[in-house]
Amino acid sequence: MSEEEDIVLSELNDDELVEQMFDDLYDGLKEEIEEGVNILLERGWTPYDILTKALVGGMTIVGHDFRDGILFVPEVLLAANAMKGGMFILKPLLAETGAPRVGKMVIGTVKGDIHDIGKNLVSMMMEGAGFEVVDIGINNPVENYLETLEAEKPDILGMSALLTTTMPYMKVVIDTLIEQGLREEYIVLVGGAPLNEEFGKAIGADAYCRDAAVAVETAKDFVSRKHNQLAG
Ligand code: B1M
Repeated sequence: MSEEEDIVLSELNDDELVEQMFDDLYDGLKEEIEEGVNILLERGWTPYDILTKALVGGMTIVGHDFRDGILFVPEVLLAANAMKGGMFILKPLLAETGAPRVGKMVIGTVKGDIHDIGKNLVSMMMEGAGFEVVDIGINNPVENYLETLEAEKPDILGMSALLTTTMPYMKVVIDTLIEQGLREEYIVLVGGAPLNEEFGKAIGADAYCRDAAVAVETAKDFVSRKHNQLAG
């Protein structure tokens, strides 16, 4: 135990530090994660690499042990909180690219689902790529999506679901858009760990996005096609 306390993060090399951050994320140690993020930034790591290699990498390990019944909800909540501490530092840096506004997206996690880390990451990366993002949070019934679409008039609707029990709700939202004659107004992108391309097609989304980087590329692609269509 005392050995653990003696670890000085700044004395570790990059690989050791990332390993230690995996352990700290696993143990829900928010301050240590924040310190690790700051050290990697000082060492010239890009915010994107810190996010994907240190934070998402650590959360993947947490996910495996959660699945296997080694970790439980309280521990995973602490890990999520530590991850958010790191993401909070990176957020302004990812958004700092000064890219011109390329489009607007409304995004939210669907009804019955409170997972928000992946959605937040997508929002951060989209903002970093020059999109304006309106994040409506978690546990959203169809009415929330409709109201925000009406008020914000975005190019894109993004939906996130992390549970096999909540992902069908994305179809409820898309079907409601169809019923109201609104489906063609928006590019609908969906994502979340249990989804796949086939599911995205089956529910009538424009595309399934495997991760935040794919979400950015897909969004750019669809928005530029939409603008070209409007121009032509
Ligand atoms: Co939950 N949980 N969880 N959980 N949780 C999973 C999803 C699970 C796979 C764990 C497991 O068993 N291995 C499992 C789901 C099983 C299933 O349905 N197939 C599960 C379960 C069962 C549950 C509960 C039911 C547990 C319980 O209570 N018994 C419960 C449900 C609560 C609810 O929502 N109603 C629950 C609760 C929780 C916590 C609250 C403790 C916590 C969430 C904290 C928070 O989000 N603030 C939590 C966590 C942290 C997880 C795991 C461990 C990690 C999720 C995460 O943040 N990943 C997760 C295991 C896993 O996914 N491996 C698990 C990191 C994140 C960066 O990745 O979210 O996949 P991800 O996002 C990616 C892509 O998917 C994509 O881009 C993101 C970035 O690259 N993406 C999008 C996501 N959304 C997108 C939207 C887009 C585009 C791309 O729109 C354009």
